[in-house]
Amino acid sequence: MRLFFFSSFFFSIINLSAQSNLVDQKALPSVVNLSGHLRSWSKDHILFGHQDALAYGVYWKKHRSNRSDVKDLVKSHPAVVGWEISKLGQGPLNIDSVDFKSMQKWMVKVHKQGGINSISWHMDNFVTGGNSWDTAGSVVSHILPGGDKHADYCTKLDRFVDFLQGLKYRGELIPIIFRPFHEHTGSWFWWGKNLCTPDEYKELWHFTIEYLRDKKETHQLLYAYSPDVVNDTIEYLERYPGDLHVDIMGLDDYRDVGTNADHSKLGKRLEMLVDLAEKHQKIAALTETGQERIPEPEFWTKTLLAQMLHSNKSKQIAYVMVWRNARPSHHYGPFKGHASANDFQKFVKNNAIWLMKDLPKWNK
Ligand code: BMA
Repeated sequence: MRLFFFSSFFFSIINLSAQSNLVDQKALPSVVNLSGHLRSWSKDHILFGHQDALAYGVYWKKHRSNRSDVKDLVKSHPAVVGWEISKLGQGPLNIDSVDFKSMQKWMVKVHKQGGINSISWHMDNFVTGGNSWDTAGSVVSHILPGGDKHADYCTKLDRFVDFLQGLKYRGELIPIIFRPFHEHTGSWFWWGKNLCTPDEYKELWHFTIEYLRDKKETHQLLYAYSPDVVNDTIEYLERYPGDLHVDIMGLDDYRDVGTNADHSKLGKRLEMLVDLAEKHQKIAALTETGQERIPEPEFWTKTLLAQMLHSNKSKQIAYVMVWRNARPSHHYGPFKGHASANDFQKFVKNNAIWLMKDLPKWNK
């Protein structure tokens, strides 16, 4: 009894301290749990992730039978599955023709099988009605509080809250990594570097989190910040919304793994990222990467793994996620029959790499 009292007392202290480190002090226990596990697993393991994994593969579309290109090849789904909610609230389908209802089912399926879901958002341009690559119209200034499109932005967030409410397993909301306004150190999206000031970007981030967390009482999210390739920590932090508003310090890096690139730069950049995350007491992750069509047959071991395992620092990223397997001319993940398939099998045999089947049960 006494032992029970003390152990549950210490457990609550550990849980409390894990929680106090999160953006959301009212985060659901499953969110606290996920964050704690990501932290501890990252010491020795890197979770492999793939965008849209269950929704389609290079040579198949919308399957109901729990399929993914990665699973076809190595008998397990990726540990992390990314999802894209562009066009949410505008119709049944997202930008890549994935229907939101099925997406919700797949997300619950991922959770149920012990995997982790992440959401990105290529949000349309609120001023022109174009897509997120339409950089006209100083959009950020229009959607901030006081702007003429602010109400539209809030309505958009309301649709997101509705979507999240539909993500339940055994009656409980499931935890999600939310990665909004990514690659903002480049200028290809309307929230990018040349399209708003650092203060505007930070204000947008703060408003978004506070609206979801405080106004809508959404407590299901871990928040990931994911700039594109930056040269140093000053650039990384220029638009950083601050420790109170970020749980995961990410990096989107396609550049360093490009076929003509100096791959060794990835290892160094990951060292910088892990160092930074340690200082800020955050989780580090390679939130997006990949080589389009994977022309290097040994990409997985010789490029990606070699760089992630470059040093004791770089290997402490919690996960790596490659982009979607849309079609033969646009894919970043492996699949059966691809020239890099054997190498991917070697990649996942490395003890450092974890797929969904390798994750200890964390989501009970
Ligand atoms: C991009 C491309 C597009 C896609 C978008 C959102 O990187 O893959 O084809 O529409 O992401 O998923």
